[in-house]
Amino acid sequence: MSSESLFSPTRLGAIEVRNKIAMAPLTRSRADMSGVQTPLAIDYYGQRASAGLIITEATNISRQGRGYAYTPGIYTDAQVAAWAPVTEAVHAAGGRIVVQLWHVGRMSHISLQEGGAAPVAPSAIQAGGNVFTEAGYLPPSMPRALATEEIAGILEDYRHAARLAKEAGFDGVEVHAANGYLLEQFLRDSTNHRDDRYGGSLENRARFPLEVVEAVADIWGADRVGLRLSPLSTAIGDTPLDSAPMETHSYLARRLGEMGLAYLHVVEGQLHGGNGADLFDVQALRAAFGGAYIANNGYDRQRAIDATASGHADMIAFGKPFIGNPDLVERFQSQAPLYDAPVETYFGGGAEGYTEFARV
Ligand code: 8OZ
Repeated sequence: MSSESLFSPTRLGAIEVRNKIAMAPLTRSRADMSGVQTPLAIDYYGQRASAGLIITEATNISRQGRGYAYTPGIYTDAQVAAWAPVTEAVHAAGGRIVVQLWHVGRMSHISLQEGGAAPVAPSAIQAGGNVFTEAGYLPPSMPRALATEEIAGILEDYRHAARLAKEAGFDGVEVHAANGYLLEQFLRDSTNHRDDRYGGSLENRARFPLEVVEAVADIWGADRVGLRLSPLSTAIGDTPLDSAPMETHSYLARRLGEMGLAYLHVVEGQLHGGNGADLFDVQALRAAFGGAYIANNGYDRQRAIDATASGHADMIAFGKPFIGNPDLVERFQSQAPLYDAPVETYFGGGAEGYTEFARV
């Protein structure tokens, strides 16, 4: 199929993008412990501005929402001041950038919380896996179930973060509702055992994610808000699947479509490139949504060309390939080989493997 589809412009709601290659959100853990990016982030994102759309690394909406050391936030003035030159650098290079709004819910550790508090979740069910703390990788702490009355406060934190994202000059926001974090914890019946209006029925389990989207769409307009889902992923926190992934996620997608969201971004299959697409009909999910669809998970140049040319997706998000190849779009255009950055440089550290590469 012709490669032209991948390199031509499209539109996600009100966001116009110059090609169909998105940079997927990538946690790089180089901010300080106040969630403030260092100036290295200006170069890092600026170098990757030829992507049609950059989705930032997951960014904490509040101190309570943090589950990993050295991840950035968007809830203090100092954090906004550090993000502003990042969005300027991307815009100066003709790119577009949205910030991914993140609350980890139960995927946190008491050492990362204010006053050593327990992380919060829909239900007091401990996650598996590990989170990254100042003392290294540790199992997530036992969470505390949120009281119904506390939920309005978290919605206010999302609203506040969305406002600050505007101040920082982003083109929009992506709501992180994937990978085992707070919104997905509400959505899946495996992690939500509540009996109030935020638990039980499908409508109730989707209520909190939908209220979050409403809150940020109030600030931005729905046509500058996207949302990321990973219906089949159990990778983070050993989060069990929902008992009816297709029905649950299609309901959410339909409601998001009715709200006029800019895009739906889907991790297809199991996280980190696994498959599972046979368990799930992504095209039916996309049809339920009805708007722009960004596909992600282990695509390469040819599969991206095929997927955009055939109409499988409106845009393809690439994660790992953007780590070692800031000029991924140009490399795809010229069919140049890709560089695999060393895995040890993915999380934490400085310029090496981030903005500078010891290519051999
Ligand atoms: C890798 C390491 C830490 C966090 C996600 C935000 O998977 C993450 C994440 C990925 O969405």
